[in-house]
Amino acid sequence: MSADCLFCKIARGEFSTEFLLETEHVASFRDINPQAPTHILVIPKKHIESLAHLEAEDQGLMGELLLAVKDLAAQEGLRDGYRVVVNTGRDGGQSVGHLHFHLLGGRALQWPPG
Ligand code: DGP
Repeated sequence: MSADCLFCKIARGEFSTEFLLETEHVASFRDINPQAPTHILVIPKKHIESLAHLEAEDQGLMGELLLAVKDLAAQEGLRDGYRVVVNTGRDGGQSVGHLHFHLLGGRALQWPPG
């Protein structure tokens, strides 16, 4: 946990954010600025700055996160598909320095992204 990290604070429940799914290691909640009818963020409770900061010991945690994404997509009824995005670093467009998966769905998404 990092004292002044926004997503660590959310994971600790400091803002009474509604969790769509929560386990010992994972939390998920709706994005404050949705880019699709379904736009959910899935985060590790452990503070990891970005995908580029993963350690070998995080292997199991990454599996948990992706399984949570899959369960949330089913929960949201995204039967026609969805997109999972992990913006990483400045060029990747990452604005919050705590690893998070975006789950986007509910409309046909364009490719390539900008
Ligand atoms: P990224 O740009 O990939 O780092 O995505 C960060 C996302 O986090 C962005 O889509 C907006 C979202 N976000 C930022 N602050 C908050 C917040 O306080 N609550 C929620 N629910 N989402 C937030």
